[in-house]
Amino acid sequence: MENAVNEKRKVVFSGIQPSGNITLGNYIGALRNFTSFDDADCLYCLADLHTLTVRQVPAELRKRTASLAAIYVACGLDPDKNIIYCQSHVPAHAELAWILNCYTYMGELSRMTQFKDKSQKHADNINAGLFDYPVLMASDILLYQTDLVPVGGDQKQHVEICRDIAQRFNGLYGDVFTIPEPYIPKATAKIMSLSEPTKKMSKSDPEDTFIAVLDKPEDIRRKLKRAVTDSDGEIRYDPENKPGVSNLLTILSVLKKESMEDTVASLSGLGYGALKEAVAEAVIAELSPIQERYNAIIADKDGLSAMLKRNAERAAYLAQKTLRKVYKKVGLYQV
Ligand code: AQP
Repeated sequence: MENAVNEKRKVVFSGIQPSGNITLGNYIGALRNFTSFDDADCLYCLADLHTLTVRQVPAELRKRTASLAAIYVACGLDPDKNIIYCQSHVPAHAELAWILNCYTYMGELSRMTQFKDKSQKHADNINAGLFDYPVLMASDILLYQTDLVPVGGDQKQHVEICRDIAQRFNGLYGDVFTIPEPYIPKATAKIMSLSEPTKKMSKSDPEDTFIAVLDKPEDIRRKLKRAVTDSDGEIRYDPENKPGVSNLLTILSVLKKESMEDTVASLSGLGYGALKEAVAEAVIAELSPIQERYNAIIADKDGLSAMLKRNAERAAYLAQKTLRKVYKKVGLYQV
């Protein structure tokens, strides 16, 4: 890995918060794309520090962090080829965040839509960490001289502010950071809630609004049967006027690796019941092998911890190189 970085292979970085049950939206929008970068050096963190921006039950957070690590591996990320680690195990993330805070403006942070949305959702706990979330995310990305950041559409604005911060910093001190690009395939950018299809599917929303990667087949069928559609009865892709049906069609076409036209054509003359059944079959077929691998991985707690420890050391080595450079550039006294 270290040599590979010197040879300027592309670096890919992303992360997911262990803030709830990982959803089909997280899978389709992000996780599934994590395995698309054979020729790059990839780092995927469990963004546990970000998760603290919303109040958590500590024991559950610990459990969900291990579970998310097992999901990463079960989804096909080889932990010897990809660096899979916990954000909190690499102190450089928090250290760089402090420095970058001093190069980020209150005005630009207040424009972040996630901050506005989450402030509404958690009106009793609008903490400084929630406001500062994008700076920690910028640090995650910039520490590794990242070229590409595979995320869902909701995170685009955060990658953009990361680029702004990096450009500002480079403008002052020279080429310290690589300027990252977001990697957001259009078709999968935003999977919608099953109960309110004009809203994004989110893992911290109530259970019945999303399908979880670890849901049992009967739960997947039940949730999809209850998914909100519309009353005109026509299967047509039209996100503006038919958000529920269009969301189901998106899930189906992505999982079946078909074009939208072919997916719609395959359902011609059928009703919403058949559409929901087809989506359920496709989701179950996609998730069953992942769940099988997951069960084996999560059963080996010691193996999982050893993998996270080993990979945190690999990440820390790389992160430290950037952090040392940053400290020197900004004038912190080195011994
Ligand atoms: N509905 C979605 N469609 C497509 N992509 C999505 N992502 C999340 N929801 C969808 C992508 O999944 C990754 C997970 O990011 P995160 O855990 O850091 O937080 P998030 O974006 O805030 O995701 P959630 O599920 O909505 O979590 P909570 O409820 O905790 O806020 C990102 O790449 C995201 O774009």
